[in-house]
Amino acid sequence: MNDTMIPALFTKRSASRLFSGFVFLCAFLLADGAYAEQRSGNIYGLPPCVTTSGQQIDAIIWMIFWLTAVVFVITQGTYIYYLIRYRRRDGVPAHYSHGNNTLEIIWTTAPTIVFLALAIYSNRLWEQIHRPAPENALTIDVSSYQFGWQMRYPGISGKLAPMDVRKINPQNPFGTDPQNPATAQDVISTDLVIPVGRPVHVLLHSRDVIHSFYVPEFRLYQDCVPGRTIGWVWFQATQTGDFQLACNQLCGTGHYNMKAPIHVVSEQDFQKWLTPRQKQNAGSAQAIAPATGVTPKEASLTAAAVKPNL
Ligand SMILES: [Cu+2]
Repeated sequence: MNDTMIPALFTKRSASRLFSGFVFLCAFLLADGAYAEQRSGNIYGLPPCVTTSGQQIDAIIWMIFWLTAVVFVITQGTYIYYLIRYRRRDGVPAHYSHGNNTLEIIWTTAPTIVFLALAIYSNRLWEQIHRPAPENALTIDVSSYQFGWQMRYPGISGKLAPMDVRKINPQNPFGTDPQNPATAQDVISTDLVIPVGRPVHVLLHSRDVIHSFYVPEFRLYQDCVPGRTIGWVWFQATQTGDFQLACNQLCGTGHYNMKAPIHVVSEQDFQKWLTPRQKQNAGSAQAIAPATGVTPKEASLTAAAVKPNL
């Protein structure tokens, strides 16, 4: 290989790298359109955050982002400066450096300290977010299946009918005891309706394979595992609005369509939604005027009556 060949080879390699980079960028931009739901506003930033714990998650995301950004600018800036300042030039002999132990120690120790600090800080934050749900939390049983979601709310008694994951089967999707009167009182919904400003404790279940409870605006992402009750997830919404619960674990052919609407409403609207359904399931259907807006189909969606879409 002589001197005249080197620039030619370099150009060819650069061109091929540039081309693969371009192909990758195109693929990324195309894939970008494949979100479960069209996002509005700035699609490159974080979606709005509407939970109290989400704000803590955002704080650590931004801290890591800016830390990384500063390190990126410093290292790449130094790299580019050295590339230009010490480029090959006629008459300037190459200098051989064997390294610098002091520098090696500094740039190994500094990131180690930063990473350890981040690990300790994020672990403490995780502990804080996953502490037991407050006493006044509303408990909702969230049941996932191929390919949908069903929510079970406490009936008129204010308590969910007890369930056992070992009893979950196509005839008994929630694993409740059909003999227990509380079972028929449970309110079943295909939408996740929650009151704003009140802690919500979700008990995550799966009837078949691993699914995932994913709500970007809540900064929540937790797997639902068959045969287990995942009981450490709770959150408190800070504003009302409509969101989407999407499965974030590739769970089969219908995975792309496994979603459920989330409505964060005022406490008053929440009671207006839940109470008539509780009354209806409690067997006092005559006490409910047609004005409550409960359709017979919704009212019949009790735990015992639900036919799973398996
Ligand atoms: Cu799924």
